[in-house]
Amino acid sequence: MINKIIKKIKEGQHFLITSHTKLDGDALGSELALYCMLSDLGKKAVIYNEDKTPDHYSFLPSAEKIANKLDDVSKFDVAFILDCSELERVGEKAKEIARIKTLINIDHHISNNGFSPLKLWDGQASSTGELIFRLFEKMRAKMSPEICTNLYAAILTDTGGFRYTNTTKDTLYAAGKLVENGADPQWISENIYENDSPVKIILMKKALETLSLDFQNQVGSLVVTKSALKESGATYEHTEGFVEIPRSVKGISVSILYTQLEDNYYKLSLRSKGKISVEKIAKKFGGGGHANAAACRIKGNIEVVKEEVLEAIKETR
Ligand SMILES: [Mn+2]
Repeated sequence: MINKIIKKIKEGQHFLITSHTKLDGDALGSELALYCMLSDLGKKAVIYNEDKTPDHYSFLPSAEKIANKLDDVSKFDVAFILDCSELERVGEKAKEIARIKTLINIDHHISNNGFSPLKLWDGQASSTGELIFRLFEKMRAKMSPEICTNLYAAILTDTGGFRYTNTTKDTLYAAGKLVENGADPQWISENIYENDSPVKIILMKKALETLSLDFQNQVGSLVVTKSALKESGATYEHTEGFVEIPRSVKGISVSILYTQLEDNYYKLSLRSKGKISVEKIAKKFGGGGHANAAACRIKGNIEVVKEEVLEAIKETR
């Protein structure tokens, strides 16, 4: 399969690169690394994302090239759909993108629905960035500092800074090679993790007031309400990383962030430590993800929603 993908890269002329809405470091770093590689080969490539690039990722090399508008797809012969378990994750343009002759899916979500026959998929890989690293090694692509910075950022963010159980020797091997070829770990981490706007910290303060600890402190959760967002002058983007806060409590196995989308409608981000699979919990509510990081959406009053989720956790354990 990987050789078929390499063949498509060599033969293709005009590439579309895209990823899911609610962009994260893995989606962006993977897209940009692929873009840099294709540009180095003299190919035409366009990165399209429905959502705007979050501020703390704007330092990534070539981030200014990302488009948030997609006009005519007929000029593309190949589309890369990165870090997406389903094509619909790319947003409103999914149907149009589906018309592009060759689709290549590079992804590591366990819940991948196999929408693309041509794919580089490994549910055990830490990140899409790690899979792209494997692809580049296999094709002996030139590892420029720009490519290495983007891939390092992808792997760093999807492993929570090399802390999650998806961090394997292969992950660290990739990271080592990326540093050897020009990625600067301190500079990348500072840009991503130590670059918060004051409104984010004000929102965090409000979120912390909602902390609940259940099942003898094994399950921790925070709630971000629409009013908290409004009062602090923050946006949804500012909640990134909040799900990690309860996760740092001693003995926690499941950490949840409830983000209010509408009056009785919540988005849940779930993280786990150890064996418990939050993917199974998210699946019960129509969501998906990985064993240690998953998401879903639930309708209802927050107190009822929280009860339902605790019940689901109890059944999963
Ligand atoms: Mn990912």
